[in-house]
Amino acid sequence: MRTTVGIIGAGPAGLLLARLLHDAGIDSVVLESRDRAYVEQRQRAGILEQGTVDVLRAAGAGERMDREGLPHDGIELRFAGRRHRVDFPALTGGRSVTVYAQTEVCKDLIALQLRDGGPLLFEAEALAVEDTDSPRVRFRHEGAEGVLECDYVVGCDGFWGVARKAIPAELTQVFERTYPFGWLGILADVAPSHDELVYARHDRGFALLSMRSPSVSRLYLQVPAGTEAEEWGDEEIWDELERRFETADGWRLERGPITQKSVTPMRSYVHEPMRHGRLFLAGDAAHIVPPTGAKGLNLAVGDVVTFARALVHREETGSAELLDAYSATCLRRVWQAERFSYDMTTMLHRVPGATPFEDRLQLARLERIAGSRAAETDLAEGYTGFPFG
Ligand code: FAS
Ligand code: PHB
Repeated sequence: MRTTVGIIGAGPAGLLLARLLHDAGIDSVVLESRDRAYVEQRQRAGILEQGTVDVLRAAGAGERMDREGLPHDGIELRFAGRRHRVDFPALTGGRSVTVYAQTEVCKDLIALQLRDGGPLLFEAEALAVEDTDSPRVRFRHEGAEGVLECDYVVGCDGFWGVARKAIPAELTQVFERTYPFGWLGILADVAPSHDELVYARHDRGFALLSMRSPSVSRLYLQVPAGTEAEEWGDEEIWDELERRFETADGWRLERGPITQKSVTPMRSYVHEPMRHGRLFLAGDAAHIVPPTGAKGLNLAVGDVVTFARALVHREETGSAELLDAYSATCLRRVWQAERFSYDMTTMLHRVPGATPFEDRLQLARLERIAGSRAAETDLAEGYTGFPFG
């Protein structure tokens, strides 16, 4: 096969990129190793920054998001029995976020792509990217091997993908931090017990109350790294969530049937550079943030917006300046998101064996945010998102 842009991976990065290129009249082919059902049910992110919402709308993928998404103007921080609300629009000149699950974003983009986009091949596993100067992607589909020749290849194949491996190790720098804890996440058929997200710092560990709809809650518990979801019984999970969200004003956590349980490991990871010849990396293929800052999906969107703009600029002006600046442009935003996500994670999670001094420092950081408009604004700007490009 031959195309202009070969895209490996049909997660939010790959699917949105195919859409942006389609709207710019640029051909692309998407290779996805899993089947459609798997991609559409894989529970991941739930928070869209305003920038992401605007890009999805402009790409014609906003109709259901606008109908079913939940705009949120703030979050609540909970610590030492205290509750503090962070008012995003008041602190950021009007910015907010939208609760709309990654599964739904992928469903909307897949439907659009299959309706009028370029080829989107499911169960087509990319085996390797060969020759990053005139890219060839070797892949396996329906039991046969094939080759996709393209002018550019964009690796949107996530943390475990193959694209990144095509960049010679001697030209690569990897920055990584792993955490001694993970998140036990549940989906539950019960109305959310609060109308905004609640981030709780507790001596027993972190907890997050999020949602998927007015009748489906999404909640997370900090658990030791390596924990298996089966180790936790349903009632045990609700008991522990109740302890960690406890307040002095009698707030109650509503319980309901748990329909899904999984554990997400915690990692901060950046691969530099994000471009080698005509191979470009986007999203989790190049960087991972712990989900405490709700940045993962939004960073992936920022990368593909930057690539699409750069390629359109190349096509229209003949100048490769924006393509040449792709890695540096993305990494500026990536490192801000890494910093924000690291700060949120270290402020809200209790490290096993933490000293009373460290506990006090965490509480002091939270007190500072609750007591200082400057500190609160920094959090609100970070949470609502760093500008694209
Ligand atoms: P993705 O990983 O979403 O997509 C990559 C795609 O490439 C996949 O469909 C994969 O099947 C495909 N692929 C891989 N190798 C391939 C190959 N060789 N050939 C063809 N296709 C291949 N973020 C939050 O903000 N909140 C959360 O709660 C949250 N939870 C998360 C939970 C988990 C378990 C993970 C891993 C991430 C979570 N994230 C969360 C971050 C998440 O949202 C990611 O940032 C987002 O999925 C990144 O999107 P992509 O870069 O498109 O990568
Ligand atoms: C989610 O709804 O899945 C979610 C929300 C906020 C986060 C992480 C996950 O920080």
